Amino acid sequence: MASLTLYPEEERLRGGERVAFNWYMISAAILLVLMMTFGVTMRMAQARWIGVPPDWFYKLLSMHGAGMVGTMGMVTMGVMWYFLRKYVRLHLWAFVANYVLFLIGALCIIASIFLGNYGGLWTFLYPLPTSSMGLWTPGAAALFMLGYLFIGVGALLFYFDAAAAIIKVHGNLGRALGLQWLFGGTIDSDHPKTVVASTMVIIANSIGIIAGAVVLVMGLVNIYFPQVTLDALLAKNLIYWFGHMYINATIYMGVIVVYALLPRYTQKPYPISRPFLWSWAVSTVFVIVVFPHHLLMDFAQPRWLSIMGQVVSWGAGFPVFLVTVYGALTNLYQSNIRWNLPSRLMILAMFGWAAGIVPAILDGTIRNNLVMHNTQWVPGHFHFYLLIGVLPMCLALMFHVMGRRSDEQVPPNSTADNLIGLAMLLVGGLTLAFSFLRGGLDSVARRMDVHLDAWLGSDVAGAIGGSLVLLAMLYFAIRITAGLLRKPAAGGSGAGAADAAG
Ligand code: HEM
Ligand SMILES: [Cu+2]
Repeated sequence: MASLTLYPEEERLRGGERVAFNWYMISAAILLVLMMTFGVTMRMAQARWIGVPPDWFYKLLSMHGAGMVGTMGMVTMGVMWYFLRKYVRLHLWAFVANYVLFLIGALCIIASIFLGNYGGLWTFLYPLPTSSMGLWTPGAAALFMLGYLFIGVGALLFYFDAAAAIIKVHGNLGRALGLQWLFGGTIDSDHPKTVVASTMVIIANSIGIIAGAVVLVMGLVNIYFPQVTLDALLAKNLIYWFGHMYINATIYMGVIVVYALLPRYTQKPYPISRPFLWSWAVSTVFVIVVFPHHLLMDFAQPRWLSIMGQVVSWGAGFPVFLVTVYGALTNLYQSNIRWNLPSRLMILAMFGWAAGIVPAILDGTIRNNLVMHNTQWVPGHFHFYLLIGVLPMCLALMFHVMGRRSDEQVPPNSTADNLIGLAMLLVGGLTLAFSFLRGGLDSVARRMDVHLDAWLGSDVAGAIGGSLVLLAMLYFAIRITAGLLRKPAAGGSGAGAADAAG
């Protein structure tokens, strides 16, 4: 069946497309190694293996948080672009502009932290950026926020271009989501799952980014005109609306890899279904209104918002997650799966996402949040599904494309790939995630540079797990950089090879 060949012709990257894709993926791999180095440094500091001065700890924590969230956003947009461009006409300039604005934003953030000493964390909670107790200047805080604005504008450009292209083909976003088939009718079996997922992300993340832009501008105004004070609770709501959306969008963009590639590796069709459309439609709404679960302990918050946050938390992640894991398992069942690095990474991602959701939902429940709030339980749940869920989704695409560039046009699958890369990511990732969750059980406060003696056990485990992950990622980054920079294999690449610039 044509659609199940590993490397269909219409997916080939041509000229500028290949260069842009390479920049996205290789930058992401390098940034991940860097940000993980900061992560390991912090975990080692908590374990007292090394000494890190407190101001440096919070600078590293700010860089790690902002850098990881930004990098995951950037790379998963690359994933969405890679598959969506087959179905609708995306403009390469929008994809490139997003990258350039991301880089400018990243440079602002790096400068504000390492030159300006900003240490107010990636959530820039009001009034923290302006209340630095002399550690950084208002200018440094402003530069940090300006960096976010650049990144947000880039993402909006990319999403609006994608929205226009989708509307051109499907008429409107509702039809692209497949709403017309929710209550009956024959679903067009050619309707791409990629379009459904992309549309959901465009709607939800655009709203989130605009909420973020509003509070960033409010924050900037406050920095330069301190007489204009903000409502702290409103600012916090807007920030978490943005923050929750942005990081969750990375899962919903990343999972496109599974929809698009898994059936090619299992060599079994993965049809679109009504439950699939229902789950994406429901999640489109839920993911937008679920963010109050970050404010469950803010007693000034209207009660109904907290209740909504809790109830929707139970439902928000579930539909897409259930339908995807069920779909993936059905697709795997009695299939002739080709076992190699990309397919293993996809299975790992399904596991990481599935398992990581459990501690997330536990924490989104008010009764539990009373004791888990701001403990290491929180980094426990999100490192779980980001590190063992979203990251492997992205790596699967990188290694898949790398395979296309190899002489034999087969996906990578060396012993080193599986042992140094995959196995170490799994073992290290689980150790790190459980070290944080265990910390949560012991009520270890999150975001603390100095830990009590009684907490050191989980810190040491975390330092070991984090180091393994870092080594695995270093190995992956070298493989990816070398593999993607290769000219496409001579066989069958035709014109594509002639204009290869990347
Ligand atoms: C080698 C891998 C990693 C290590 C060792 C690591 C380590 C850490 C540590 C020690 C913290 C602070 C925990 C605390 O509050 O006590 C942290 C926070 C965080 N990490 Fe990681 N991390 C790693 C990978 C990642 C990845 C892959 C992502 C995202 C894709 C990520 C995103 C974050 C975020 C968003 C925070 C929260 C920052 C904040 O509280 O302001 N980390 N990480
Ligand atoms: Cu959230």
